[in-house]
Amino acid sequence: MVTDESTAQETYAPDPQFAEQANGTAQMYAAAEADPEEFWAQQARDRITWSTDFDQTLDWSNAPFAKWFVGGELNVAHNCVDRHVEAGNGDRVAIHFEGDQGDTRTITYADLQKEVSKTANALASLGVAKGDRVAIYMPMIPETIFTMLACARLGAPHSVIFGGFAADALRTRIIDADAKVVVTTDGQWRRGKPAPLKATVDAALAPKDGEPDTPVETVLVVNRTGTDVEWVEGRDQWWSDVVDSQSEEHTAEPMDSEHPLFILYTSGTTGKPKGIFHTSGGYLTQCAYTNAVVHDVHPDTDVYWCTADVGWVTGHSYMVYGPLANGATQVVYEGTPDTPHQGRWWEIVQKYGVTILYTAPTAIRTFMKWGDDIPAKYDLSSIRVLGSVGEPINPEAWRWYREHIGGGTAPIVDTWWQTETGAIMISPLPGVTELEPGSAQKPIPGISAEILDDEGQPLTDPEAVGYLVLTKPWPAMLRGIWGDEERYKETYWSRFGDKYYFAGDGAKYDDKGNIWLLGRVDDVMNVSGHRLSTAEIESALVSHPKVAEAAVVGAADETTGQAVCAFVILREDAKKEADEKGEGDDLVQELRNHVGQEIGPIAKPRQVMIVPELPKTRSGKIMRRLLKDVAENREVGDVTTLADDSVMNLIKDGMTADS
Ligand code: 6R9
Repeated sequence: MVTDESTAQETYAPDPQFAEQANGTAQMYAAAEADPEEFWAQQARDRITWSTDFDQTLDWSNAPFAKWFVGGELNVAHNCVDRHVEAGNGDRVAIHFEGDQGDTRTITYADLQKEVSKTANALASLGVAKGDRVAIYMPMIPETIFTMLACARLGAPHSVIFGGFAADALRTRIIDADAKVVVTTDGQWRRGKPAPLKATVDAALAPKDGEPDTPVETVLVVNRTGTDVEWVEGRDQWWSDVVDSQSEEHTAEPMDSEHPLFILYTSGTTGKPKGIFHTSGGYLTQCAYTNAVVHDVHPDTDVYWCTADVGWVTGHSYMVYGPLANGATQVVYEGTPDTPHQGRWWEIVQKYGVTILYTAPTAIRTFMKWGDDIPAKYDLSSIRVLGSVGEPINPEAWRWYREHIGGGTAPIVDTWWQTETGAIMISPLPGVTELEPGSAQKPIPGISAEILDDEGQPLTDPEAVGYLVLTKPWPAMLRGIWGDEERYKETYWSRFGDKYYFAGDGAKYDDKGNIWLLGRVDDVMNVSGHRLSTAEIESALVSHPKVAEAAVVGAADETTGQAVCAFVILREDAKKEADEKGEGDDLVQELRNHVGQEIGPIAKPRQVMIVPELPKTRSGKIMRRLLKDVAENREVGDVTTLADDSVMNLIKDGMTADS
C-alpha cells in the first residue's frame, strides 16, 4: 500500500470560467442520486444512437450477471464512426497519428469510415463472422484502431494483447479466447529501432508436444517496419493484399445491447489471467459519458490525447471507444516519451495544440526526474485539462503536473477504475469538484461506492483503512470472466456477499469525506500502472530448470510505483554449480531474462535475490509481507506466525546476488 499522505491537504476550487463551459454539473449528482437508472437511461439515449430503443434500463434479476439497456440494438462502430460522417462532420480529424519515426498521418472521420469498412470487408472475406473472436497483437498504429472497430462492426469480439507480452502469454490468451484470426505487424518501432513482432506470433502458434493446435486459421500481417518475417503458406496473409483492394463501403448491422464487444486479459491472484469481457450498449454509454464529463471533451474545439497503450483497458475506453463515440479529435502516438529526446511529448502537445492530456503517474514521475527545464522549452498553453490513471498519484507528482504541464491552472482529474469496471468510476469532475491532490475523491454521478471494514461494515472510524466496494451495478461493468462464470462470482461478488462488488483495492476517507485509494490488497502488483500477478511471475520463475521455489513481491519504487522483486531458492545442483563457479550475477540475469521471455519485458524483476529459504506460516503460506520489508529495506515486521523464525535472518545474511 502506498504511504498515507492524506492529512492536511490543500484544495483547489474550480475556476468559474472553466465551470461555465464544463460538461459536468453539480446537478448531475442530484439527478443520479434521485434515480440512478433513469439517469443512465438518459445518458444512453442522449449520447448513443440506437437502431432500436431499449425497453428496460437494467435487468439485475440474475445478479451478479447484469443486462443493461435490454432490447436495445446498436452498432458500436457506427456510433464511433459513421454517425459523425452522417451528421456532416466527415472532415473533422479523428486521429492525428504521430509515428515513432516522425512519420505522420491525418485521419478524418470520413477517412476512418472508409478504412474501417475496408478492414471489416477484409475480415469478413477471411471468414470472420458475428461472434467469432479476433486476437490483435499490434503496436500503436492506425491499423490497430481500424481492426478493433472493424471487429465491432462485424460483432466479432476482439482480444487485444499488449505487444510487450511474450509468446507463451500470447498463446494462452489466444487459446482461452478461441481466436480464429490474429492481426499483427511484421515488427514494431521501439526507441527508433525495429523489433520483430510477427516472430512472437509464429512462436505462440507453433505446434507443441502434447497440446492441441491453436484455433488460429489466419494471421493477417501489417507491414510496419520492413522486418524480415517467416511465412506459413495458407495461414499468413499481408494486410496490403487482403485489405487494400476491399470496397470502402460496408453496412454495419445492429447488435443486441448485450452483444460481447471485447475480451481483455488482466492479472488475477492466481497464475491464470482472467479474460474480462465487456458488451456493447452499456460499455459505450459509460465510456462516452465519462469522456465527456470527466475529461470534459468538447469535440469541435478540443484536441485530446490519451497516452495509454491500446493493449490496456485505458487504450480501449479512452483512446478508441469513448473519444470516437463522442466524435473527438485526438492524438495517437506510437513511440516512447524519450525517443528521440526527452521533450518528445511536449513537442507533440505544442505541435497539435493538445488541450486534454490523460496519462499515468509513472510517466509524470519520470518527467519530474528528467527535470522541469524540459517541458519548459515548449508551449503547453493549450492544455486545459489533465488526467491521471493507473495507480494513486502522490500529491507531489500531482502538484508538479499541474504546475509544469498544466500552467498552474489546469484541473487534474485523478480517475480510479479498472479493466473490470470498463470506464471511470471515481474521479473529480473538472469545473465542479474542489480538487484535492492525491485523492480520486468521489464516485462520479451514477456510481455508488463504499469502504468496508474486515467484517463488511461501512467504515466509521475516520482513521481506519478498509476495502473499496461498489454497491450498485453500472453500465460498463464486466459481464463476466470469459468461459468461467464461477470465477467471476467468486472473485468479485463473494468477499462481502453478493451485494457488493469487491474491487481488490484498499481505501480510506479523509476528513473531507474524499476517498483515497491505497493500492491492491491482493497479490496483484501495479508496475507503471500495469497489473501483474505475483503468482504468474512466480510460476514463470519456477518453470526455469534451476529454480526450486520462488516468491515475488511488489516493492515501492519511486518511478514505477511498484517494482517486481523476486526471492528465489535454487535447486541443489544449480546451487552447487553457482557456488563453485561464483556465477551469481549471470544467473540473476538469466532468471530475469527468463521471466521476460515467458511473460514479457514488463514482468522482468527489478531484483532477483537468491535465498536459502522462504518465510512461511505453519500452514505453508509464503509471508510476502516480510519479503516486502526486505525488498523495501525496512526492519522486518512481526515474525511470530512464521513456522521457523530464524528464516528471515538466513534470508538477509544469505542474499547472494542483487541486480
Ligand atoms: C484503468 C486501470 C486497475 C487497478 C485498480 C487500482 C489501480 C487505477 C487508479 C488506481 C489509485 C487511481 N488504479 N487507477 N489506483 N488511483 N486513479 O488502470 O485498469 O489495469 O485493470 O488496473 O489499478 O489498484 O484496481 P487496470
